Amino acid sequence: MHRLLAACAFSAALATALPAAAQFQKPEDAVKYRKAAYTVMAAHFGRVGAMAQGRVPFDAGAAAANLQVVVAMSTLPFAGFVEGTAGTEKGTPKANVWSERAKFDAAAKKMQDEVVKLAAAAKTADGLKAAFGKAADACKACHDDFRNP
Ligand code: ASC
Repeated sequence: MHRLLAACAFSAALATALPAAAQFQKPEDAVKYRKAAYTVMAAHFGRVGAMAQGRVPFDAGAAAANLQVVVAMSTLPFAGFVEGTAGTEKGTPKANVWSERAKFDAAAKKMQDEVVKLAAAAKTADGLKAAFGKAADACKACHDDFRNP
């Protein structure tokens, strides 16, 4: 049993230490993975957006549950940006994700920070409304700079 636990711990440590590309068998797997994370994040962020815009009534429990998912998802897509997966079609990442990787990583960090702040602020309707725009702006800033329109 101890050996099994040790093996699991080793595998987990190895997975986090591996370079992004090595976490995926093929580049297409990385693309699929990052898109899946964004899809789930957008679905739950959108539900909070509906509250921010007054399209659905504020519900602190629902906001917290949705934002817990958003916060968890917010860390995931970036390992999926492996070299050689830039595109030119609408919605695909531009090559500057890799040529300006530090700027891209900073934009990702900004989004992650803003969704954590949003989760903390969303205990009240006013708090949610005040913080939602900053989180949405952080999403949009990265799209504007790094995603093909
Ligand atoms: C969303 C969503 C995004 C962001 C962005 C904010 O609801 O799916 O990608 O907000 O549109 O400007």
